[in-house]
Amino acid sequence: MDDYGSLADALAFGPPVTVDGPDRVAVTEARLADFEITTEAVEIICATGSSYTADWTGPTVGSLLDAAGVAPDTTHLLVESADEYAVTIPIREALGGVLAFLKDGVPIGAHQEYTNRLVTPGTEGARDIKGAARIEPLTLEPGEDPEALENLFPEGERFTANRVEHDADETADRSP
Ligand SMILES: Nc1nc2c(c(=O)[nH]1)N[C@H]1C(S)=C(S)[C@@H](COP(=O)(O)O)O[C@H]1N2
Ligand SMILES: [Mo]
Repeated sequence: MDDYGSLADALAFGPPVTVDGPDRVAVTEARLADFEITTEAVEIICATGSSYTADWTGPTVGSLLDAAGVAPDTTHLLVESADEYAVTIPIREALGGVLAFLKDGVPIGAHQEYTNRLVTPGTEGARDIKGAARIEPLTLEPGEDPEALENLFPEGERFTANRVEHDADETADRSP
């Protein structure tokens, strides 16, 4: 991106996302230049069958992990949200992802109570987590189940669907 204007605003507005690692990173406006900023078209596909594609802009997951000095034997990322939703994403998939602060060029926080979204091409919508607060690299053994670390059904208010036609499904069955 040539113009970091609205991305810088969005970063400044949101609570920082922390990326754990030897050089723990807090994603803030001041650190914007340390990351590779990109825009990816990613489709959000819900288990209920509805889907849509948007352009998502923010630091690449790869540049965040590099800045945090994350170990090369990392197998998954555990990503936790402010609504206590939590997902694990295999590292190979996650590396194609973006910690987006803009959706179709507009700060996500302008229309939602959260300001970012970690979107990954090829991942089911349930793992395109809204309002990421912490990203923790994991090195799991072959027998360990990454899904056992997830929380797709937190108690209380969730950051559920943005779209009207989606909302009824999500509220009815709380489908991940
Ligand atoms: N933090 C958080 N992220 C979340 C959810 C949630 O409840 N909390 N729901 C997930 C599910 S099941 C889907 S299908 C998508 C819906 O995204 P949309 O509202 O953009 O359609 O967000 C995902 N990300
Ligand atoms: Mo979903």
